[in-house]
Amino acid sequence: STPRFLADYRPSDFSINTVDLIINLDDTCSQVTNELVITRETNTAGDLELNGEHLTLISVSLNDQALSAEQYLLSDTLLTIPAQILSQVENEFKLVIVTEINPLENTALEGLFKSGDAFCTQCEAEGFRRISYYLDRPDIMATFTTKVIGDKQQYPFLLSNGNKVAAGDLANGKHFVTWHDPFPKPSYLFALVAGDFDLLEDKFVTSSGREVALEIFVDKGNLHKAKHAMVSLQKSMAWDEEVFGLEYDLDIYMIVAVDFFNMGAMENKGLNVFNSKYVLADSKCATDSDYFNIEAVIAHEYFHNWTGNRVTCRDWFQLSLKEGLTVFRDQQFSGDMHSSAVTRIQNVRLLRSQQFAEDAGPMAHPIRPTKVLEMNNFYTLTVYEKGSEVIRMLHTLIGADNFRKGMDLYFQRFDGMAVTCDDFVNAMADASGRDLSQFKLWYSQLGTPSIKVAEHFDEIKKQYALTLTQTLPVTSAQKAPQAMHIPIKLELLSSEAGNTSSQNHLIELTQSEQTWHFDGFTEKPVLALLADFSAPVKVDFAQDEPSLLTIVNQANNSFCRWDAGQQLLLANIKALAVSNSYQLPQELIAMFNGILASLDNRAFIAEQLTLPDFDEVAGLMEDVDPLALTQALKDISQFIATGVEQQLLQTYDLVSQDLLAGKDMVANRALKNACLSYLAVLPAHQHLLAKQYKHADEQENMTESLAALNNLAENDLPELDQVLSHFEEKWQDTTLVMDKWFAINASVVSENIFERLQALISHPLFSLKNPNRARSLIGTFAMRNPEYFHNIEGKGYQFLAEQIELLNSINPQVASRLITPLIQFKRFNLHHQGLMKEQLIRLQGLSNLSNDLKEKLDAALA
Ligand code: BAL
Ligand code: ZN
Repeated sequence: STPRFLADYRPSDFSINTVDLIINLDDTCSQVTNELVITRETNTAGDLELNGEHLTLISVSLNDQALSAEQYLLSDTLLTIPAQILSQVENEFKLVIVTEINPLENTALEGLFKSGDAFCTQCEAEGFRRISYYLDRPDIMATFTTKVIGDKQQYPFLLSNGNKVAAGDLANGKHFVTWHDPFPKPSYLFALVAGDFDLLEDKFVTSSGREVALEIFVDKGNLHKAKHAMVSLQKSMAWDEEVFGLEYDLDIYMIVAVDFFNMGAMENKGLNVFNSKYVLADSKCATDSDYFNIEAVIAHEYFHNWTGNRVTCRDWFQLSLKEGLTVFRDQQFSGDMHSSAVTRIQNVRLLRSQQFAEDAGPMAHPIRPTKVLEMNNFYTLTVYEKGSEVIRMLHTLIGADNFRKGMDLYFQRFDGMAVTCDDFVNAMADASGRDLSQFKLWYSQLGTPSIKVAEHFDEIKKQYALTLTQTLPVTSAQKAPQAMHIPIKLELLSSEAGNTSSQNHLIELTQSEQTWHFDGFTEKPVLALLADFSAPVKVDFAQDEPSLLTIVNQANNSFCRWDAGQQLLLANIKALAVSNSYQLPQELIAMFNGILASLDNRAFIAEQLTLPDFDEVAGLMEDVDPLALTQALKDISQFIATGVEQQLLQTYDLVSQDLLAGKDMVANRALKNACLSYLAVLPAHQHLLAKQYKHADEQENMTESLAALNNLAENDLPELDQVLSHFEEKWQDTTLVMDKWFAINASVVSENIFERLQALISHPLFSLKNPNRARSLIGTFAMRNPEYFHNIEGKGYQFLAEQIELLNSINPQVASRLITPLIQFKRFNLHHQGLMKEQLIRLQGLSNLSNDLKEKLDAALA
């Protein structure tokens, strides 16, 4: 197939008014009867081209007249009803299409498939065409009625979107349920689930007093693990009413948790389908971050009901319209539910470590891409996370009140419609009275802007001058980037007679280079740039150590305090990675001493103690020697651990006491485990790991167990295999916990990792057909074990490529996600580049290469 371009968008000549589906479920031969009422929108309409893939066509009829095979055209991807045939009917006509599909052999998990014993669907982006022939594009919005038929005993629950309108028994032990969704929707929001589940029921009364039934369906025996998800859903519903005035619209909201799922979750109207990883939790088997993530994903999918479902995307190039905005909303929600400072830090870590790498790699694209071969490749950190940063910048520029007015105007204008990113920004511009035309460049330009800082203090005028220069990468797709509109929040710190004072400013960088003057200082202030990380940019500023330490100790903005510490660490890790004779400065130890001296905000301190990861540092360097970098990360850990050994030990003991007393559990565990990761590199304290594991195992606390295990694996300590066996035996029947077990195994930093990986691939519980399992083992190795992924002989690359080759035939979407670290080869030195390219070239030559992989391989090897 060939790529599609944003510039080629045309509205369809046809619209679909209603869809009446009858789906008769069967493992290998499900039959779909699809009755469409279609309107021809123009007299000059051409052929009606309906998308369809992996379908067996049984019959087509037009206004109840069967069409013969000569009256339509059929290809692997299209069913075409020629204009000449349609010229014989009125502008509104009825088409009935009967197809058969094989859910059991659908290992790509798009369309209708089996997840364990249950049937389920995934239609975003273009999966509905694997269920029936259709105008499978988001600007075609229709009213769906769905009758689901299945075996009553095997599938007591037959679910689809909207409200249940009929149900009954049928012959041969079958039954049916009919669902009607009153809200017109694009096909990507269609869903069907059939299975035998435990059902957790609750309710929510909306602000206008309507009662909504909340139902969460989980595998039998897991009912108690759905409680956290239910509470999270109720909190999300209340938050969206309070912050955005948005109320839920149907009488029922259903969530189904399944084990086989490509994505985290899916916001189908009234019937969310979730990866069980983002629903199931109890304190025995889930970590604190699992709890956090479940709440965030439940919120994200719920928030889509307005930002995505009520107002949807005109075309898939506009994906960030709903995803960037909905990520922004879920991040704000998480910040409100927990610490906004820590939430912000974690979002920025992900952005800097992973999204910046994507923006600098061969698949770099603007948040609104212009060219797509496989849409599934564009559910990216750029569209989601950078997309959210773009919304956040709007929020910063126009302020929270105007942002809310803009949201209100957006819904007033576009409810029930399929619209563009420009439509959204225009609503914000009109509501705030601001000119956002230059701001729109964030949607069309790719790459991470770099901001160079120059400062000058005029001793006579007592005036501080700040000059910022912005640059964007020049690529073959972006030859002459234009200056962007960048909101920069900053703090200027000064101390006089021992008293610190600070000025806060929001400045708007709109030109390539701009200078601002600030008065009111007696001496040169210290600049803390990018308060709250006000823009997704890299800062090119070699700020000296004393200034960074001043910010760590004195800035009001907590993000700046954290970031200055990270900048100091980054500079030192880079220096070590380039020269192994580099001497780390004692000031680092002083900084850590300072951080550990007060234990006020423990979750924040845990973030301050945590080093930047391999990818974040690599993104700031050129011709990276990956093995020198992993060594540098080990060396700095060792240096810090040795330098503040006693303080770490005291803190570890103190928070352990507080945990026993039941105080502030999540924050104390975060700090305890941050300390543990340093103590774990000191032989004198390594006994703490097995001890913590044993204690946590008795207390049945997964956060503490897993931290101990991770550190045993990272330091390849003698107790590791015994503890891993114990863990395996205990959890062998708990799927999500076994995913953690596979992940820890894949992260073992040891020479024998390749034998270990081979053994794991043959483990009875391993299967490439289960995306969570594949990601746990292969993804963790490739993304979280840089020392052995970048093995000097290329064994790590070879292992990954072999698994990707297998996955290419099983599940192209998962294969395509996992190839990320290989296509980013240009950041490394020539030796590693050569070995990585060798594997990519081999994969490119596969005879049955999926579009998903082809698009990435062609871009990487271009
Ligand atoms: N729409 C795909 C899953 C999500 O972003 O919620
Ligand atoms: Zn989403």
